Amino acid sequence: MLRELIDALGSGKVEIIDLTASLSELTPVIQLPPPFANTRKFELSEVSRYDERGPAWYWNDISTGEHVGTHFDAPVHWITGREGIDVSQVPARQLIAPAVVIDKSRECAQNPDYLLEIADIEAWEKQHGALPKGGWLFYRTGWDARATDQRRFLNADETGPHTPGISIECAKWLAEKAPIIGVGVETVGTDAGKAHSFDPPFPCHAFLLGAGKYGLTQLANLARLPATGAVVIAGPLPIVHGSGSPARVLALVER
Ligand code: 23J
Ligand code: MN
Repeated sequence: MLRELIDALGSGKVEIIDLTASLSELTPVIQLPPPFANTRKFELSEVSRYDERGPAWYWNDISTGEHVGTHFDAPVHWITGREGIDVSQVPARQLIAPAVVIDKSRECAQNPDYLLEIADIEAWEKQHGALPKGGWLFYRTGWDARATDQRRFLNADETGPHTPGISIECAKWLAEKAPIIGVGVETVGTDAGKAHSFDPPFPCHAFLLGAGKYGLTQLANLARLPATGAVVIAGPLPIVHGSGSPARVLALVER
């Protein structure tokens, strides 16, 4: 079995697609409105660089929010999942899983507040089959094209941020009815920019994390994945008591 995977990797017939955004001080960070506290951006602080502080070595300290860049949301991130697991407790078995992609980039180009509905998923299932048991639903919105520019990525005006997301009913359905382990998105959070005003607020976080499921945020290169058939490795750091973590996310695709 694994022999076949080793052969396939060696044959060039398995493409490895990096779904991770680069991590720097320019990586966009979610901005919550007052009175809420905000998380910090990713930053490097130099310890030494082949100098008197360390003549033969270069290294940095890092400072970052858990929820910066391409990152993993653990159940305990949300109050509905407060009795759930932290990011260090996610079973390794779940860090390698199948993923499917639903593409709503055309709809989102027309309407930045587009919300994925149950009917969209039912239509997708008619064409591609059932959602994967123990796998990810990745939601393509085209938002990764904006990820190099925090202003365009957050897309806020005087009424708040306008980024695509998932409807309340659909989030509840994905949490309670779908066989998936979680949802992955290209935007700064799994919820829509407007989701602070939904009931419940941030329904994707509330329902999915409350159901012990996971989130993956700010994915890149979803356009390069097939609708079905990819295997995804999502590697958050095992931060003890962590609510989430920046993650390297890689997809294996047969060519
Ligand atoms: C805290 C509050 C609201 C949101 C978020 C975090 C995230 O999107 C996140 O990264 O989990 S919407
Ligand atoms: Mn998060």
